[in-house]
Amino acid sequence: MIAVMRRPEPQPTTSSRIGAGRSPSCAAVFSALTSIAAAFGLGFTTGAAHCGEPVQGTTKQVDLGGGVTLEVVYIPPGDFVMGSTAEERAWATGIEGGATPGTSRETPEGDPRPARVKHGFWMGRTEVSVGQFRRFVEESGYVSDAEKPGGWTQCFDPEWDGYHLTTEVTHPWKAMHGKSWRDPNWAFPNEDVYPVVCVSWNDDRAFCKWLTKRERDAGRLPDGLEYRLPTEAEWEYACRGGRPRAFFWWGNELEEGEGRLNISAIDFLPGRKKTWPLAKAPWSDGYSFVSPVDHYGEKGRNGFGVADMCGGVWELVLDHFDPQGAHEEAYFVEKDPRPVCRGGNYFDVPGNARCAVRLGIRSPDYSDSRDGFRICLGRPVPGEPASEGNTR
Ligand SMILES: [Ca+2]
Repeated sequence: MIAVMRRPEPQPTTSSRIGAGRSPSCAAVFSALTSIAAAFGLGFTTGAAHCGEPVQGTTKQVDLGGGVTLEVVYIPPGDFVMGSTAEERAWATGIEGGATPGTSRETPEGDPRPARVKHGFWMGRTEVSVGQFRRFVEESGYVSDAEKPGGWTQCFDPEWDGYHLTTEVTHPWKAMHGKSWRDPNWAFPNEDVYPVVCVSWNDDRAFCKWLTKRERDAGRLPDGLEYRLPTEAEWEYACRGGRPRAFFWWGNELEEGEGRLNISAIDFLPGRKKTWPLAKAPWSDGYSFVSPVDHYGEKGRNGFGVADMCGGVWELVLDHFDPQGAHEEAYFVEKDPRPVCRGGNYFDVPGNARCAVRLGIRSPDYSDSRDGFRICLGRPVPGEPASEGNTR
């Protein structure tokens, strides 16, 4: 962890220190909790400084069975600043940011405003991987939206020969039948270490529901918590990593992103001598498509210790898209819901890999080889729509 310079804060009075968690009795309670956690195989790797609450950065290995695990990291409640400044949006739509001037993509970010995540939660260290999703499917028999009769997913077209901006803009992604999370139409094997893609919002939530039931049945689910998608506010708070508001979690400088994230950089497409035409990151990140989750190690993890929040694959969150901006509390609509995705992807220009970027996807059953997800372990979210077979 990088030490952060703070302004001196007023010393609290003795009474306000009650519950601050340094008394012997609290330590004894924590010691007992740690023993209980160890007995249940929860695998805490650091201690807790506050009674009843893990310290920031505490990790837990969730056993998915079959030798597959999923790591979550504790993020305490806190305040942050949501949104982006006009200056930031101007950069994102400029040459360096790589967006097309005049587009409305940045409008839904909204101006900076204070927001609060009221309850701590455990965030997936990484995007859910192919291996983790495969484990879910093997145990549950789940059929993803793209694999259902008539289903399709959006994948890269290997015949694509570039944008022809003066005649016709032909997009490299096309709707395809017969493709899915098992085969996203890469020109290379879909390894277990890659983030899973071509999964819909429905599929992502089914994974969470399976994991919640699995952990509850095993007696390992902490009281009052469930596995689910993070809310949009939880995602942005987690993405910013406890730092002051900036373009990226490390600051405002794109150049400091080298070695930290996978975006559209100068990497050759598989089997071809060309790079993405919008390769605005002036370095090679090693991959023209997906990279293994947490590929960049410590340098790719933010102040909360979570990896690939910017870049990698877009991450679908729990909220439905509100074109007016993200909400502090989860936001849902009944008519034509469009789940929100955050964080940009391996194909995206730098302007799209900022902490504040948000898009609404087409529908809850839509999937794409640029979109994946990350889970969290947190309190149930009021108003969350029931999913198919969801008895909650
Ligand atoms: Ca990501």
